[in-house]
Amino acid sequence: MTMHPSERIVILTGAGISKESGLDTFRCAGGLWSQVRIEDVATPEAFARDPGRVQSFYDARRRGLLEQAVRPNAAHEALAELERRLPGEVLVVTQNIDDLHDRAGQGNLVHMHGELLKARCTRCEAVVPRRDDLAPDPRCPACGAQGLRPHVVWFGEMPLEMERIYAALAGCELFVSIGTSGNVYPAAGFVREARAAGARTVELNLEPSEGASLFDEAVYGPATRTVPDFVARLIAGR
Ligand code: BV8
Repeated sequence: MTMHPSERIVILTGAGISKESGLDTFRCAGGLWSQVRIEDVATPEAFARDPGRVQSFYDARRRGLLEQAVRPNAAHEALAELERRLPGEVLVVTQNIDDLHDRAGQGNLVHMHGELLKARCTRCEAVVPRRDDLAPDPRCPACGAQGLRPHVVWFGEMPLEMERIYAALAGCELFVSIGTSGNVYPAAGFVREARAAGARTVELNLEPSEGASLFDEAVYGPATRTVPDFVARLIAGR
């Protein structure tokens, strides 16, 4: 595991940072979990029980993500700018499976819940790029089995790169949580790890999250306003 001791700033993002790019959140009014049940589309048991239903749920979201109108917004761009201005000091950990941070140019980025534009083979474990629907042809290009599933972490599955994330939290001086309701673990517990490491903790959200009381500071409002403002202050304060 490569250490990145200089990552002073760890930024966790959730669905709220992509809302103004036109992507649904999960728990806001009309959000994804009000349209379908987690148990039916976002668990390994659901996939074993009815793979077609699960594939279709993610195929629809993948198509939505690839629509022309869906682009990184000012919040994604501000975080990419922060990384350019403070090279080696910023790590973004996203719960989101969209590619908006990637398209904004974020380099030091961990997708802890996987990526919608990748598929993973249940037979040979290969992870491959995927922009087309999986349902009609889940054939793995590496082993040929009809075994591809979304490369997405479902409930009950272990999130990705957890060692890397905990190492960064243990050494950070500033932890910023953006656009997440603080409902889903282990991500919702990262603020506790950062506090234990002595970091300053800041929440930028539309409204107080479940973990709001754990943050030293908070700014509430839409991410396209709060994130660029926060980044500008960080850069000015250098
Ligand atoms: C695991 C991928 C263990 C799929 C997702 C303790 C108690 C009970 C249960 C558990 C527990 N600890 C662990 C669990 C189980 C479970 C869990 O946490 N359940 C919850 C519901 C209680 N956790 C897990 O299963 C995790 N795995 O624990 O494994 C293990 C151990 C050993 C070995 C094996 C396993 C795995 C969790 C990952 C699940 N996959 N996503 C997909 O995307 O379809 S989680 C899903 O929720 C999304 O990834 C999403 O990112 C994530 C969190 O949601 P948010 O991003 O916060 O989105 P939400 O809509 O909730 O909130 C949006 C926020 O944005 C709001 O606050 C809103 O105010 C704000 N907002 C809106 N608009 C704006 C805005 N902010 C700014 N600007 C705006 N414009």
